[in-house]
Amino acid sequence: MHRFLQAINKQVLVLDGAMGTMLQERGLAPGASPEGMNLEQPQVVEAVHREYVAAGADIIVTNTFGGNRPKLANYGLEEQVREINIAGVEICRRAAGEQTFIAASVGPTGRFLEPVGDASFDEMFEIYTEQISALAEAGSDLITFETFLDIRELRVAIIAAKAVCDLPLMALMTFDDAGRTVLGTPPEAAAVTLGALGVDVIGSNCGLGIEGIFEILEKMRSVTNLPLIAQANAGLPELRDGVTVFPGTPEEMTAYHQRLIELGVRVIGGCCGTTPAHIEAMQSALTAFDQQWQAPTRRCFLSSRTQVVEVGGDAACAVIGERINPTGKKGYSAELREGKTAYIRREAQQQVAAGADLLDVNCGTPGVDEPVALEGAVFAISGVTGTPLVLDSSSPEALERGLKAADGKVLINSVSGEEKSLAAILPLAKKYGAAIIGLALDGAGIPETANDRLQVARTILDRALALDIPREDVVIDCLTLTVSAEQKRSAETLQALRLVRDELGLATVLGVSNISFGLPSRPVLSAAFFTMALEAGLKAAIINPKDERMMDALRAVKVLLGQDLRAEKYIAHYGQQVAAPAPSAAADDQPLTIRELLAKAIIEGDRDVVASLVDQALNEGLEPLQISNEGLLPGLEEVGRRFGKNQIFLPQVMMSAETMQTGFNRLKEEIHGQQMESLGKVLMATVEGDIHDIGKNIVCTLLENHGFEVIDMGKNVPAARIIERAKAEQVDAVGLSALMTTTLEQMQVTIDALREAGVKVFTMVGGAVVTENYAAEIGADLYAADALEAVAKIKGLLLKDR
Ligand code: THG
Repeated sequence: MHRFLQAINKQVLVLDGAMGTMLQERGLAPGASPEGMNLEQPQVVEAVHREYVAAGADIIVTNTFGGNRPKLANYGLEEQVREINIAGVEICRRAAGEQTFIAASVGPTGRFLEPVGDASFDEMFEIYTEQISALAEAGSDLITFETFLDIRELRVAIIAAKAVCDLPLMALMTFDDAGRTVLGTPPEAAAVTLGALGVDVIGSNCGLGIEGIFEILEKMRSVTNLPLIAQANAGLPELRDGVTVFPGTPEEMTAYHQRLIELGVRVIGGCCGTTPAHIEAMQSALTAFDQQWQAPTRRCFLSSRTQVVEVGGDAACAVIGERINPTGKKGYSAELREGKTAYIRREAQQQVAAGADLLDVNCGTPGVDEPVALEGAVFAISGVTGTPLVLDSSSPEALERGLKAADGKVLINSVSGEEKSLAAILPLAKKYGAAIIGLALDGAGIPETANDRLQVARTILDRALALDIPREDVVIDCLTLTVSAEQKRSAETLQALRLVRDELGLATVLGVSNISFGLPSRPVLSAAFFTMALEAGLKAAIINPKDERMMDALRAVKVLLGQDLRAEKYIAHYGQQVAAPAPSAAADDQPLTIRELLAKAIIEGDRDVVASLVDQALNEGLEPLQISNEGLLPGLEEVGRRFGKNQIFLPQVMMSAETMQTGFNRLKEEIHGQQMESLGKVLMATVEGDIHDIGKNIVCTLLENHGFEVIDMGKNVPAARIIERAKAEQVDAVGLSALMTTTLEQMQVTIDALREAGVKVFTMVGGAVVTENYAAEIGADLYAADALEAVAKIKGLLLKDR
């Protein structure tokens, strides 16, 4: 075992504190790259590391957080990725003591992955392999991924790290006080996805004080058995006499030590506002505690960007919706051939509404490029539901494409006991952090007896274990055979369920409805078999959740097996059913009007159909203004409402905004000559001293998609340059962002300077540490709590002004 992993088994290690703010105090020039200092002023960086080593840090973190190609390109340093990262590790090594671990810092790129942004999985993978291979070659002891907001970007970064080195990995995300990342991921989903990828330590940094970080880690602990890391800011920043301070004293940073250790936190460090004094206090307080820790038992969860679902263990049987499958479905097959996703979107939403916990996705039908179709299906489903996925294909190419598109831990359906399948599919599950369905059949076909199926299951399990795929992540399909063909074999299937559970301790799955092929009243037979299978311990069922008879059986069995405490769910479902009109199939099939279709395309972020819908609307005689005001805009307003209610998150908002843009562009072509004028010109910048730009970039994207002209000046921008540009471009508004409390004052400086220079513009401020009160205090015209609010408020102000 790696020396670092041995060390955290024995004791809690202390990791160092803030780097960026320390460098600024020591002369990092405004507008300069912090990582560039590794080449320009290595002695300054080394001095900071030395202070942390002297303060007792067991782990010091390299100055390479923004050392990836897109970030360095902002400073014209993109050709020095290797040098900068290698220097970062070497500087650390010079400052390190003999026992000090060097953790190489890796941060976000500032780009978004498809379909929300334009970076492909493979491009992002290249970006991270470039940086991480340099960090590993230079001799770092471990890699630490910090301050990630997008679980998909972090997922690619980790897959890249695993491809180029076998160093221990720590992965940390940043959550806001509502308990999600800016892109909508809660700690539980983060923990499941990261755990599946083989990360060694997971946790959270920045954003919150130690109490907030503790609450985040408690949520992670509910779904993971991994060691945790806490890297809090020094308290929640406050404004005192116009100066921002981190109020957390070194002593306060240690107040949660006991609870953190009991939770299984094995690395404690600091983020914004922490200094060597904090690190020293945190280290010396540790000696007072018993640092023994026993990892809890592992359980299997699947995840999406926003949700987790447990499979196996004590959890009740999970419903896997079967309807996204072209078998016997002419309409869906035709859509697959045409590259359309309407059926997929509709069935995803309807099956989830009917009670599906997971969605099976199958795109395999003749005449279809399956890898492309599966990628499209994963994107489409992720856009309309947060339900974790089951990728149903026997093609390794299609599975890999689907796994790249996924944003969480999926279930692969499936691998068989055949050598060819084992060799191709299991490594995919390992690489992309997926659980796997193992079919209890091999080259000789479906074994006759339960015992023979158990043997195949054992082979699959052994092969998975050999690749370090945990046994909890292997789910065995005991194979439902059509009862009309051979009646005795349904008993063998039920017996196999018991054997796999009792002999191997594995969870089981069945495609239940296969049982009734070829017989009349299929639901009668299927529901009866389902009930029997549940009694035999079935943990996941591929069924049609819109089939009431199947769901009736499941809800009843949950009561009978004691999985529905006090029959609460049963009562909630059947208790007041008298008044509720049965949802009629007719209502579902009612065709939507063109206005509704336009709105729906915006809500679902369906870029592929919006242009042709606009054409259709024009053909039906709608005026461009009607199309915009009665179709597209109501859709966008609904997006805003759902975002406000936490029903959807930023990735969907961004996709909707882009769909809006696509629709608008089509309208623009229509009214040639008649220029669709820009709603206004907005200059955006992160203020001097601040190098965070993710929030600002999101606001830029949304403003552009809503029809504004945006001038993005980047980050760490001095007030003088903002004024110069605002004058030259005659902008209508200036939006300023600050993420660090140390840079809050710079907003005031910039706004004052704009006023003194006589530049008449609206000012808007935002960023994690900015409050409505602070905005008012410094005389900003607008405050926005999130990107969507920024767009709405700026729109209100500029349009009113006209
Ligand atoms: N095990 C595993 N995966 C599976 C299966 C399994 N995946 C595919 C299948 N079996 C489970 N999924 C379905 C999907 C659809 C139907 C049955 C099982 C089905 N289709 C109707 C038909 O073909 O007649 C069409 C119904 C309709 O048009 O709505 O019944 O066993 N691991």
